[in-house]
Amino acid sequence: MNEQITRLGFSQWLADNSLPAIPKDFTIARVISVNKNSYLISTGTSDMYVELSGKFLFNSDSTLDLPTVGDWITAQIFDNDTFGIIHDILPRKTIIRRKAAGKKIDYQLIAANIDIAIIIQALDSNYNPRRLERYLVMVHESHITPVVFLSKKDLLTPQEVEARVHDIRSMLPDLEVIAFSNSTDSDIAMVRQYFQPQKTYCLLGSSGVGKTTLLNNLLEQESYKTQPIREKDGRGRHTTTRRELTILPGEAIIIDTPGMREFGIMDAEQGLDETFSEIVILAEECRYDNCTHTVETGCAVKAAVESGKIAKERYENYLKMVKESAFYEMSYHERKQRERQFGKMMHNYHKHHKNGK
Ligand SMILES: Nc1nc2c(ncn2[C@@H]2O[C@H](COP(=O)(O)OP(=O)(O)OP(=O)(O)O)[C@@H](O)[C@H]2O)c(=O)[nH]1
Ligand SMILES: [Mg+2]
Ligand SMILES: [Zn+2]
Repeated sequence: MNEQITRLGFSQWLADNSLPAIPKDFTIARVISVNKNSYLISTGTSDMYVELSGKFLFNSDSTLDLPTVGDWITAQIFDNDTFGIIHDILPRKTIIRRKAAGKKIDYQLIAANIDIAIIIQALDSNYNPRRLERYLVMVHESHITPVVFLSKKDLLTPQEVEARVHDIRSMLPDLEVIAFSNSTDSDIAMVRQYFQPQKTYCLLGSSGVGKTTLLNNLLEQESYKTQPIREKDGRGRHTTTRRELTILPGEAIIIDTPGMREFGIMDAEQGLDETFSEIVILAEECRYDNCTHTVETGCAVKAAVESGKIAKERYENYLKMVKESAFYEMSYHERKQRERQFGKMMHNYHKHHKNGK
């Protein structure tokens, strides 16, 4: 394992899981950003644009098979590091993906090999615990440690800030929550402490919350474009248009992403359990094992909502996401069932024809 790729975050886990299988003349590199027809990769000593090999393209049949920012790949590099071909993606330790908004089942990869996901929410009108829960489900589902950064602290009184931080902490006691302002140097110094060398962080959150401003602050220079949010509706303009990996002065690796609008979750059972753990624990006390916590008598979850132990909005958000996730699982099973039926049909078809009927 060479020093250059270690600096980019190449870990012992990756070495153990990939190195023996890599041909000698292949170079290991990390995907910095994804363009329409090419990938910007870094070997730790140089960056270059490369393309997928024909075989790679031929063998990939979903977006999940294609490289995304943060991926480790093997490539053949030619012409003094000016051109190369990607041959393979190394095993992903983690992958953040989401379901694109809308009914269609469509994955979008956000980033690969992330150690810690930083969910940024602004303390102004952007603040929304329900949206936070949605991000948490997505991150937990990926087995990535989430942390919450609450930005724009300067726009509220200290009491207001404290109240919102307290709200989140009482709802999600195991979650690390940091309130900060991008315009306060001491806050940036505090936030900087949080980043560890060679670990990979991903910035997630709505447009306009200050992800790129934070990144620029951490880089100690204006490397990336930021923009004020629209006055009228307070929503961002999507200033960042692509995901990109950067190394901080302290050698932490960070991926900035464009703000997400609405997004869905899928197969989110584990992510739901971890985000709503107090509900899952309570559910064991429900009278029926298959309680849906909606209409059943003897439901411990509903009782907790009625007594105010669980906030009504949190409970409702939980049910909403369970329903969403169950919907996709159901349609998956339905798909499988249809495939089986089709298989049976073909089987019968061949049988009939063999018998000359
Ligand atoms: N008052 C205040 N303004 C901030 C803070 N952080 C960022 N801003 C402002 O918010 C606006 C949006 O910041 P960006 O960093 O571009 O937001 P972003 O999250 O990267 O947005 P997208 O790239 O669209 O996803 C800019 O005008 C920033 O100056 C903060 O802590 N306090
Ligand atoms: Mg941005
Ligand atoms: Zn119940």
